[in-house]
Amino acid sequence: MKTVLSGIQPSGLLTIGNYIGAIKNFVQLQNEYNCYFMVVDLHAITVAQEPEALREASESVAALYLAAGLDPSKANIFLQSHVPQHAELGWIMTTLASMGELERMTQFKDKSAGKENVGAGLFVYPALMAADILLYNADLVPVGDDQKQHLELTRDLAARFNHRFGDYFTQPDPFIPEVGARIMSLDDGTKKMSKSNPNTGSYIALLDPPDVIRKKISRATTDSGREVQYDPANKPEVSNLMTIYSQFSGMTLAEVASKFEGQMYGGFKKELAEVVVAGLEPMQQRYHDIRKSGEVRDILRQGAQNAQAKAENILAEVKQRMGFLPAS
Ligand code: AQP
Repeated sequence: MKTVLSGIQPSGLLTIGNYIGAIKNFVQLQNEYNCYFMVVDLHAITVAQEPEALREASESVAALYLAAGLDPSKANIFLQSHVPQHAELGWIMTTLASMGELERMTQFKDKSAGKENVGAGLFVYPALMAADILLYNADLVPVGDDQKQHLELTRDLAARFNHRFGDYFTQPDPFIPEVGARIMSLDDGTKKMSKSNPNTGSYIALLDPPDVIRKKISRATTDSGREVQYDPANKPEVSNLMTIYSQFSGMTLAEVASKFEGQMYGGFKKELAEVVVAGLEPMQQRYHDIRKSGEVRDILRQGAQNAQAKAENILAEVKQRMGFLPAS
């Protein structure tokens, strides 16, 4: 059975971008593959995090995985920091990566742009991501469009290791959804929706109450036109809203276009808000029940134990091939 691995950073409130681009696909993949779904807390600290907020976000992301339909009897759900082999293989991958490769990463350029004190962790983040994937010899990595470049680097690092130390790592393939791979910001159709955007009106959080969702959608930027048409190049904002509608309603983009043909933006936005509210409501209810039950910590503990069993073997083989002297 093929292995799937992915993760989300506990760096804020998860958005519908994280849901559509990632979690929704995780839920489907767990039925067909041997899955590892992490909360990547070691990645979250590549930008400053408050300790209490990190603890809360880590548990919250894990609870949202469960609320969205991830099942611990089908998939391993765990925190990255609970499996120390991630950090160790991360260091090894850092030594295999070149400065030039890391400098080309567009996410680093975006996240560091205009900032003075950019941490070295943000720079070497893709090497840790490569380690996350290779530590389980994953075949498939479900990610949004923004992570494609990091995955290409992972493939390069796997090939480099295999060339120097003998064939060992699987070349992982990205699993990128055809629709919804890049949900855009509500205030700017050219920027992706991000949970760490300081403007909370730019995203819909999975835990936003219905009135907040309605308000955010009614204020979402559109254009000076009138037609609800799917045309990402010329009408990025409206096209993005149509993609969200399609994802929450289960309708194709063509069906969405024909449903709203001839209608004004205002009416479309009202219906969109109701579809999103109705789609998130059951997930929010399950989320609150799960948090109340206190089951998250036990699930994470078990998931980490399973993950560690696999990670230990792979790391031991990597170290042996590289020439590290065994401890015993
Ligand atoms: N806007 C998006 N559309 C589609 N997919 C998205 N993903 C993120 N934003 C969108 C996918 O969600 C997964 C988790 O991402 P992450 O938390 O590891 O980091 P990220 O890609 O940097 O996500 P954010 O929300 O933008 O986080 P911050 O603001 O902390 O950087 C990935 O599979 C990603 O592709």
